[in-house]
Amino acid sequence: MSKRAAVSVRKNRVEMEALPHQCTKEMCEDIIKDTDEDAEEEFPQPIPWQKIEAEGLDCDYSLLFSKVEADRIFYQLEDEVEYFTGDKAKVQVFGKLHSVPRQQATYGDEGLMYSFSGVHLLARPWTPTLEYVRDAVTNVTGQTFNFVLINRYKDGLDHIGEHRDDERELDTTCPIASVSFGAARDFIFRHSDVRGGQKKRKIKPVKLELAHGSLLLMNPPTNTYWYHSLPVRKKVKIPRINLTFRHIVQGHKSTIKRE
Ligand SMILES: O=C(O)CCC(=O)C(=O)O
Repeated sequence: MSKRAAVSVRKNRVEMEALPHQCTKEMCEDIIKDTDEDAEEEFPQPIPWQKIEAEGLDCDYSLLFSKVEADRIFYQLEDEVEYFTGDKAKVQVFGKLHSVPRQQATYGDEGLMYSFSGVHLLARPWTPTLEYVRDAVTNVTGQTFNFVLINRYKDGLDHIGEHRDDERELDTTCPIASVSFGAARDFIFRHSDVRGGQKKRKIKPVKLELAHGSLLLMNPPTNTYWYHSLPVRKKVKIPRINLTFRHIVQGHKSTIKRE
């Protein structure tokens, strides 16, 4: 993987200031003004990656955006992203529709469809901010992406249950690039062999905290062996937006646009 970097990152882990649930441009500009005194530091190229490895798990983690830039992207996403409503905001479990405990949206190249848990989500056209983040990820990884799934968590009660990103339309040779903005949240990997009644082996979970402006690359074969989740964290009172950039295989039958 080529790790060319064209972006600046701050040296220390960045924490987001308290943002209200809906951060308008003006509110976020005020927050940004307050943080202007924090001089941005440039890392020597390439950006520093942290390798996270376990049996069958291969991830790279880095701070991709400075706090100032991550704040700006956060409020632009708040302005631009349209989340699904109605049945598109639900998943099917044992044939019944359930609301998801977060908001979701999908963007990408024309006609791409992503299907999971009984829902079929058609990609909306890329917005300027999503293209900007996608290109920043491509710049530091050398990987190209044609689709992004967006999850918005209004606070620590919103969450995502344990799952693998193993849908058939995903290109399994391409890493999934997860970029986070807003509240820092715990992210937990669990090996498939320790799940369920059988608990075949003892393998420790891998726990990370995904910071504001961070990039987590989940490289193959991570998604074959490890499930991941973003658990409830009641103390978290501010929102978070997560973008998972993916590569969908064009022409796969589930990517065909359906009415
Ligand atoms: O919000 C996150 O960090 C996790 C999102 C996720 O698990 C997914 O998009 O599959």
